[in-house]
Amino acid sequence: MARDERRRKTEHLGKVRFFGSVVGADSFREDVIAGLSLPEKALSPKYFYDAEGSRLFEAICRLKEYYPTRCELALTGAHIEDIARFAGDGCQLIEYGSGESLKTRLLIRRLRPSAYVPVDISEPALQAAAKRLARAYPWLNILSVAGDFMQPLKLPVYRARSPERLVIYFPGSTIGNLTPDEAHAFLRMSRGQIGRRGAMLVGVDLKKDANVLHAAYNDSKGVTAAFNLNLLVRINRQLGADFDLKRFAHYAFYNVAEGRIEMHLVSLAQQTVNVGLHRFRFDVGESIHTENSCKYSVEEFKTLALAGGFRTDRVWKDSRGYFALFGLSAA
Ligand code: SAH
Ligand code: AVI
Repeated sequence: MARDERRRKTEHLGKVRFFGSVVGADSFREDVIAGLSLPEKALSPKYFYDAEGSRLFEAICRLKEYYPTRCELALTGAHIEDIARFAGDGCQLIEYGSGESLKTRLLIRRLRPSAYVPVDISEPALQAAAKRLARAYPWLNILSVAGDFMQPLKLPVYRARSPERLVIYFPGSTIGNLTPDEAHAFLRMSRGQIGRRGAMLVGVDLKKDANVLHAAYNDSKGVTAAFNLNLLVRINRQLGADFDLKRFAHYAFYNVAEGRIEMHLVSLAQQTVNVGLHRFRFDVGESIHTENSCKYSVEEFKTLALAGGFRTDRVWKDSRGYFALFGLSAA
């Protein structure tokens, strides 16, 4: 972790250790003000995940329309032996954007990693997941890191007798929430972290019928809308802003040219919003762009991975070809 970041061990729980350097209130304020000052207002999706945001995301994963979680769980279960052969038993498993570490359970059971290093920006989600995992797998060394995976994090190392193979797990198509440039930088950083002998497992949502995509991000119960709007609730609470939630609406659509779902919060009125001493004007229909969720073809993702320093060794897909898990090694 960068020297100026506060590093602390927060708690011991059996074989769990917590390390923290979460994004501070100052960065959040600066990023929100910078984002709302852009000609096309935008906020980073990493700010969705406060305690309520993580809870809402977990509810999204259980919706009938949101296929990615079920597809990735199914393909991981179906191909677990082959995935394990690729990853190697007893490796050290690092997971970025681990959330509730749901799919990871399949890997933990089969690989029996020497240590599991979940990294997430949402401290509440991270702590709850680590505690559940510690109960389910008392033998597992968990080094839990609250931090931003886009920053160069110096991760804690589990001191094993011999140098171990590092495997980075990045499921859920969280890589799709990065722009292709950010994904490239992230892959380069990961390649540096795992060295020549390591490997990476990346879950990627594939291009498909736009109607299926549209339904997944416009669910009938309105959970995705609540997830999107919760960003404004968080800004009101943490930054003393006065967003009127009745005057913003969730809007998600598939941008074919860019190959991505875009989520926006659209202003339903001409209005002014205060964030501390800063005032922001909204026209009717003007939006805050809150998330991209990029969809790739297998070939597109292989090209991105190669540019990031990785060779694609394996591609596992679910039965409908909706979702893929890529097994990557140093190119
Ligand atoms: N891996 C889980 C969760 C995916 S949701 C799954 O496959 O279901 C995305 C997760 O990444 C959330 O838990 C969120 O808190 C985390 N996250 C998003 N941006 C992040 C960032 N910049 N740094 C660290 N974690 C981040
Ligand atoms: C975490 N991430 C991959 C989800 C996605 O599908 O892009 C976040 C999400 N946004 C709306 N629904 C789910």
